[in-house]
Amino acid sequence: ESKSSTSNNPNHNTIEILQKMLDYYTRTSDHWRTYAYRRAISTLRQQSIPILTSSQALSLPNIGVRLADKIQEIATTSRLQKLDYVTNQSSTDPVDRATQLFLGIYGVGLPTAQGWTSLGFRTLTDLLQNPEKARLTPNQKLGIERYSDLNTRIPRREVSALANWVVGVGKRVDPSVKIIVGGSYRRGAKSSGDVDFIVTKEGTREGDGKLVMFLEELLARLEGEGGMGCALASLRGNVDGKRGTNKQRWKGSNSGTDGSKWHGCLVLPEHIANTISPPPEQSAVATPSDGRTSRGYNPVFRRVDFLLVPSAQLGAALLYFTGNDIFNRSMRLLASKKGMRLNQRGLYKGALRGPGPGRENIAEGEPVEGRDERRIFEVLGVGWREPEDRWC
Ligand code: DCP
Ligand code: MG
Ligand code: MN
Repeated sequence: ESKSSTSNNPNHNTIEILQKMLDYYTRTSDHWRTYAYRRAISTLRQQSIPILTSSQALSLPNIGVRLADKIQEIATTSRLQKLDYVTNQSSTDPVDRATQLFLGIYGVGLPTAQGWTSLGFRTLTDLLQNPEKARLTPNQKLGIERYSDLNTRIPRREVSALANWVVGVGKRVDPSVKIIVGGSYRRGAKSSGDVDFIVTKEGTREGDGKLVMFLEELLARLEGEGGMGCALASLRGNVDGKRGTNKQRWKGSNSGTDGSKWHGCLVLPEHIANTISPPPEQSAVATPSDGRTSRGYNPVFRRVDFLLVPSAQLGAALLYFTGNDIFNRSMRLLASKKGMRLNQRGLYKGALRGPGPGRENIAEGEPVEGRDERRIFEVLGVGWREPEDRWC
């Protein structure tokens, strides 16, 4: 049983508020604070008693003075003033506020956001009305039009429904293909930022194109089944702000295995969406202006990733794609301490590293294990960690 993801965690409220601060620092690319918050949250998740005072917090690993004070503030007031300050549009500087707004657009980083504010744009409408001047990419346009969808975390039961749908359609395309949900869902999260699908099939090899063909067919069918004929508005492998065409859709932002990763959006078909929960607004009078159907179905765009994995690499891919990223970093560090190298394709030994600043690998080394996730832990000499216990 994991303490990490349940709502009856004694520090649930504190974690939730710190998580919002973390989201803010992630959006503003404040790497140092992002790291500090992640470590503190991870520590809190492992506590079995409520942490109420700053001295109590300070005695725990990876929590410094300032974070300890914040924990006490949350425990005593159920709020964090700093969070109110940064999120409730409390900045009175319109440029600051616009920058924050633009950073919330999916795939937009600080340079782009600042570029727009320096051109005088302040609202999402400003951008949509000046697509040329703002040099909006198709993905940015989608990110603006679906701003709130793509900034809303997906409840676990909806991830399950989405996964069942995708797995079911996948079975009809090719029953021998396996689709596994990784990411935060596999770690047991109550909500996820996106849905991470790992797609594999026995006997597939890197670059043989079989899984690419499968995914093309799968996406076409999902698109056909989805709500309102706009089921799939894909970001076409294009999360880094590069201009994209359909031709580029297989070039994932992750270099290495070309064409192994696909980023996109999916919309649940109406009849499945209706089974998840009684949608609150739908009984109300629907406004057909914003793309709802006459019956009031309001399609929600959800982020999904597909990772195509040759069968010999499944274990390493599961490990990588389950995360979280801090846990991955510690596993890679462990591998390198043992003279090995771990990446999403496998565990290697005897890897040769170049002398340059990035110390890129000259040779990948000899593969030790890739297929079996448990074996990778074994070879690294560490005990197996259930996905639910990989929050750091
Ligand atoms: N990953 C990583 N390093 C990165 C990005 C991702 O190691 N820079 C790995 C670990 C993540 C996994 O890929 O757990 C999936 O990436 P996501 O961004 O989808 O993150 P999660 O699924 O963990 O969280 P979320 O609920 O926000 O999607
Ligand atoms: Mg994810
Ligand atoms: Mn993802």
